[in-house]
Amino acid sequence: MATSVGKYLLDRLHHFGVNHIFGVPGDYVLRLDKMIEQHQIHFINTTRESTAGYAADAYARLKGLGVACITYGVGINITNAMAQAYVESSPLIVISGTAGTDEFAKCQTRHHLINKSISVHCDTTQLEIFKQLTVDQAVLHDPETAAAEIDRVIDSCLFHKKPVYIEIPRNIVPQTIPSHHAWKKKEPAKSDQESLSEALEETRKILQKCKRPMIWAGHELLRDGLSQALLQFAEKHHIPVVSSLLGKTVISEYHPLSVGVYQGGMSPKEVCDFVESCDCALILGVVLDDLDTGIFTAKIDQEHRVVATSKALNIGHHHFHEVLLKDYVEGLSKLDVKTPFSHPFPQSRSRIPQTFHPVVGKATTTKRLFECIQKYLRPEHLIVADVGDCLFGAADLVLDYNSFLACAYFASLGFGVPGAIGAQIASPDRRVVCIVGDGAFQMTATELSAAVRYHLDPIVILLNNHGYGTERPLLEGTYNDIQDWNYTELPSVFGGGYGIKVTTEDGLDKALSEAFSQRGTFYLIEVDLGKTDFSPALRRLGELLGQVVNGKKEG
Ligand SMILES: Cc1ncc(C[n+]2csc(CCOP(=O)(O)OP(=O)(O)O)c2C)c(N)n1
Ligand SMILES: [Mg+2]
Repeated sequence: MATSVGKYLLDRLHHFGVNHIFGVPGDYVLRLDKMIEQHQIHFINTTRESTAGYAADAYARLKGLGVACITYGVGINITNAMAQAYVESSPLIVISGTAGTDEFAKCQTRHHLINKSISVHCDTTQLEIFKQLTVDQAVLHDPETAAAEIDRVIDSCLFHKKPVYIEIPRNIVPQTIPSHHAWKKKEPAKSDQESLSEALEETRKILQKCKRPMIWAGHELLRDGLSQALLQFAEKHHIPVVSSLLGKTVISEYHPLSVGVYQGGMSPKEVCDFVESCDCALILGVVLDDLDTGIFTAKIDQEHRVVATSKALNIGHHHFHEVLLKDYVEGLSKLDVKTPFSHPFPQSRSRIPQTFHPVVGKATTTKRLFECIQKYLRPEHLIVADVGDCLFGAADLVLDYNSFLACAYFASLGFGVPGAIGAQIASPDRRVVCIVGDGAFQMTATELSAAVRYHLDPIVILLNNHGYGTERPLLEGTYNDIQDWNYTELPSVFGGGYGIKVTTEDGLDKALSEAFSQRGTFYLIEVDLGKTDFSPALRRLGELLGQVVNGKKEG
């Protein structure tokens, strides 16, 4: 059956599990938006393009593919979300409409076009910018080749788990693609079998020699769906697992082998002591960035060290070529090492605080806030944390498998609220709990409007410490103060939801109890905190980063 370029694109996306596309319309993309309206895929309006990108990123992390759709030029504020998805490996597709190739041939001077660089078909400036933030791109200026281009770009996105870009001139959207194009399932990439066997054998020998191994697992295992293989390997040999912050909940933190999040000197002392006492580290799918290594304070024995990522596999001083992370981890799950290990380690579940009993009338603190949140968490809850003390506090929560989303590496403020929207749309059976600071909230709070419009019920816990708290211990100044809003008035602005302001422990407990027991509407709970009330983890980070900011230490 003949199909159009636009319809072919939507059908392929739907085939890969995309049921929602997030975006903002504009004249260059309206024809495609109309097609989405007539398709099984739902269009979710956001208040700007960067939040469409954040929502689609959260959706992608949970469903394996997320899509944002923008109009040309003015939608370019989506770059922040694309950069985040790029560095944190989220399979995000950005689609942009643009001026028709016929229009462009007549006159290039048109609204929204930038024309810093051009081809005969279109303005290529946006393509050039987005090339820096994507692993593959296609401009669909020819219906003859459009279907093959769409197939290639979607495959790249799924393989690399990183953003790709598709641009459609508006006159091409309804044009018919040739009937001879047939979509073919792509052959999955394969590892070099000899390299893979050697790598596994070398790993086996290392494990055979050591007494106290540990696994440091990261977000790439989540993206590749390798949690089960990881667990099989860890359980078979009784090897404890720490995760990176970005990979938090790669296995359930209630699992007896889970030690919790390790971030060098920023981790709880018992986690740090355990990791640094190990004689072998299997570092799987972790990006060893400054935050995940606690400003490079992580101390891992070099000799007995495996570092496997989507880019490379290094075992000790050996580098193995053409071994895919997926094949290596699946190989580990079948590995036979003679002795199960029996070294002691601290379990993350042992750090669940005693049930929170509020002290009536006592002012809330960040530490007590997280103890109170923990009391209400159940496996169906999904935490979406923004950047700031909300992230450091959330790192210490004990959570179930795949229950945590945060931009813990790119660390761009504003992911929280739109991320919560995307997460709940991707996982309608789960209740989303968004934890966000006042500074980050002010950046993207408008997305609460989507919660009302699409009948979503996230619980938004707003840590109001009256400014950019994370920056205060680094270098204090008036630039760290922000305008205090009447946050709890916002539900009346958006036309739905409840706002509650809490100042005391008993007020906090009552508000969370109500929010967690009521479904069907969003809750915005503003927790009034002291200006310099930091979590213990933020204090430790502040000390480390402050030395860098003030030039006393290299970053
Ligand atoms: C988009 C963006 N701009 C600036 C920063 C730098 N920054 C890091 S933390 C922070 C303060 C965040 O304030 P808030 O959201 O209130 O959280 P708090 O630190 O107070 O817990 C800032 C401005 C950033 N990470 N992202
Ligand atoms: Mg703040």
